[in-house]
Amino acid sequence: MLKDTPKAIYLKDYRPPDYLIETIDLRFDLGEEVTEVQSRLRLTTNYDLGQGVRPLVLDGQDLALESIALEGRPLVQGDYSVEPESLTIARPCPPQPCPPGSGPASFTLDITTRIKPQENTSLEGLYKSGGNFCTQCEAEGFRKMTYYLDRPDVMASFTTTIIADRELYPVLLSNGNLIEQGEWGGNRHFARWQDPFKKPCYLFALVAGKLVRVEDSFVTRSGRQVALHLYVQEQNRDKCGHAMRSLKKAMRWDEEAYGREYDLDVYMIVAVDDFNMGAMENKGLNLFNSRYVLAKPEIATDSDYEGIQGVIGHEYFHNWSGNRITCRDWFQLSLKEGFTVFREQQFTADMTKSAVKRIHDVRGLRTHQFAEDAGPMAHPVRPESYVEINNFYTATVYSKGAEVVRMLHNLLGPEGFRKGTDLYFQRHDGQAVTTDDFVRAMEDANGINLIQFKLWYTQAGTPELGICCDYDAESRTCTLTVRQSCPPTPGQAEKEPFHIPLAMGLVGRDGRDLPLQLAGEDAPHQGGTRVLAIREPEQTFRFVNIPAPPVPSLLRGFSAPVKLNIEYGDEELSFLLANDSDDFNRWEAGQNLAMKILLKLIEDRRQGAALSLAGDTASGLTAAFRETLRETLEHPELDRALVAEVLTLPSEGYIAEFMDPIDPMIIHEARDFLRRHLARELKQSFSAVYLVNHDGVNHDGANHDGANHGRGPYHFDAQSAGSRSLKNLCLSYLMELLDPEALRLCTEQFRHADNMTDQVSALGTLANADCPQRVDALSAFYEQWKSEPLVLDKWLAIQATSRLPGTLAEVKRLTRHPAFNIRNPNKVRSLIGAFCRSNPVRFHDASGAGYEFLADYVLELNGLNPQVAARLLGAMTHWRRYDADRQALMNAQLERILAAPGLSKDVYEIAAKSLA
Ligand code: B3K
Ligand code: ZN
Repeated sequence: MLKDTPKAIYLKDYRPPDYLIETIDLRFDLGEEVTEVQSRLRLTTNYDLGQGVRPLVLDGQDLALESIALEGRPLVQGDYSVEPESLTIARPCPPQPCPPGSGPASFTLDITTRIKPQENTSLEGLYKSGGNFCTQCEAEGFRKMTYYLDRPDVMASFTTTIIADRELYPVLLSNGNLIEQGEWGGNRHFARWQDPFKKPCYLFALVAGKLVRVEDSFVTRSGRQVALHLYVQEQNRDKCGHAMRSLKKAMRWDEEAYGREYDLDVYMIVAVDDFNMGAMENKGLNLFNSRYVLAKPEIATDSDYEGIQGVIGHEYFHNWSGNRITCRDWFQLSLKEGFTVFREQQFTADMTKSAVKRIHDVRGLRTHQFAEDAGPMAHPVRPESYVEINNFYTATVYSKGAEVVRMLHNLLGPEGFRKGTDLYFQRHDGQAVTTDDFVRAMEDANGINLIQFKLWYTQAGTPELGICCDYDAESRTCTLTVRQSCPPTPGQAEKEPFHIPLAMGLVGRDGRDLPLQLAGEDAPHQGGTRVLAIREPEQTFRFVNIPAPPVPSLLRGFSAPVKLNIEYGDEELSFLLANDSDDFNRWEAGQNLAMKILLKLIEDRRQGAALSLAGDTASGLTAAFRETLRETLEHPELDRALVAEVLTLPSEGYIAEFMDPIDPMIIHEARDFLRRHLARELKQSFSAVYLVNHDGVNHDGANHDGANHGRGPYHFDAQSAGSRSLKNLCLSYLMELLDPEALRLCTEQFRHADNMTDQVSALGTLANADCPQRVDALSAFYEQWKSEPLVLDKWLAIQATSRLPGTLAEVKRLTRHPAFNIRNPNKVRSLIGAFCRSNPVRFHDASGAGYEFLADYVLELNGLNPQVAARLLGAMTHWRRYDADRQALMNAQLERILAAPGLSKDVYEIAAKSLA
């Protein structure tokens, strides 16, 4: 906790470490009261000793130092000094002066510290969860166990001995291979693990507990036999199948897509209930939030299944993009995170063969990252400074970082990109490197210059592309004029032009892509899509041999993380929605069509008019939806997950990006109004599509068109998940009408569902409706699932995101319910996080009660778990985008937080930057 105003750390101050650590021999003696950590370090100097000995400054936090010895000789006071966050030995080596140019000196340091993991509520370092010991070291948790050079460019060989009570902690795990185990004496036993790969300490992990092991194996393409071990609590043994299958798919995929094989004899995953984020890629011993491991149809939704496959893939892919090649410093975080997110996106897309993954990712990017880029926390993909590194595990570093890697893929093509990654892995294996090194590998493998491209790593803000398309009938040419700009962000007033890959096509009258030949080219480009390289503030592209005015399809597949400004008429958008060969852009056209209507409703409302869709304001959208629904009935082979996305209106959060100042109430009213309008107009179609895709309620076996629409027992695959998602979307539209028929369908589905996707969709819809069935359903659900913590998270989140006016009071009541526990991050995210981040209309209630509620919890969590507290506070960082009254209310809460005593660095940084 803070005494003085915390200081920022700057990238420009990076210096290589003065000391390296060759080996670390750790011994954890785990106790109920106190845990003793013994560490023997073999250090070497990393500077010219001839210029004098430099002090050794080790990182450490909240540690009780028991003893310290240099070369076996105990140090006494005066030999070293201890500060709150460090331990300094002024002259660690060697005793006598060295001549200039002397080689490195080595020495051994023994340190014993004592810690109390059972009191560690920050869930960083060594802590207890569900009675078991576990660790989380990234970014800087290792220093909460022992004094060390806690920075990723210090890579050491780890040997770890764990000693613990045999009965309470039968399973003892750490990274690498088990080299010894046995009795320690008394009721204690031990295990010794050795990791053959050098690693930074943020990849260290330890687990001790009562866990069962679910086993499988994998043979790598070079024939290496790998044991796969999943550790869970006994009651979860039957929920591991999907995670295990996902792991094997990920291992195979990385071999095929990137030529990367696994490198140890065992790959272990441990599921932990109390975890600050999704999972952690510790070498050979991943720790996972149990929500990203445990699944079976009754308790997990399709989106949980997808999440598990994605996170298992992500952590597995880190073994190469993160562990074998790691970051030189934390400013390079996107080197591993951006690249690994991109790899996971490719993996998931390959598994589902659908544009839906791209749509989800872009939706997330636009709602969270674009907002971040436009707010007080805006920072480049490679930040220049931070106060608390945990605050930089952001949408920018992760999602925009992945877009930057994707743009390299778009610019270089799949083969050029693969040449680049091959070179990167080969050149830097075993090293701690920078994003510049990554780009250099791409340049060298492809013989190109990416100097302008690298601005994506250093300039914050979302670029905007303004595009005009002019057709000239006489010359049969179509000219695209592209202008780029980027708004200022904190500390960056002016921006240089970016290097942007713009994937595009021209769609002809018949709905097909036209051949794309630029003036001056001999022949048309192969294929209907080409990637234009945008590098200037303004550029024109003249396409020849265009027989009639085409409709341009721009930024296909969302080829760059930019905002596109182009004027489309409703007919053009409907045309693209019906015809574009690029699924992403078909969806995009539908979203734009809906957005035009929503923005008109919002504007009318803001002017004081009543909401109205008189005339043909919504006729184009209604017709397009009707046609889409009809097609799914006629063509069951269509990608129904994609259809569901097409029929989903832009979220309130995304709409807010287009309103200034934001009025969450008007946005909510307008969106609901349009949903009700569509439900009324398309009731028959929604109903028909619902019934044909429904399994569970209607088991009469009637199979209207002979196709399998997902009937039968639950199975997680892209087709049947798509069917469920479309069906449940239709149900939610029907429920907007709140008529007896819709209520009947919904309650029936709730009662008879044989899988969580259907049950929770029906419950969510009921919880959003002011109807008597709501309370019964919520309490029945609780009774049914009160012994499944992950299902209760859903129960909490559904209530927290209800649009009904009494929601805040409900949420407050639920904070006192036994299902809630402020020390468990999943519970905090499900109840408080969901209310503040995913329920804009209730959170931003004009009374300011939502803001006060958030601030109360930020302050309470500040003392318990600063990372979680700082994340929550993110819900208020955009306060300047709202009207004056809401601004004043949020400002008051931010001031209150900033003035509170004992603020953590985490919360301080977010509050201070928000108010700056
Ligand atoms: N690397 C971890 C995140 C660690 C967050 C520390 N505050 C999970 C991941 O991105 O794979
Ligand atoms: Zn990651």
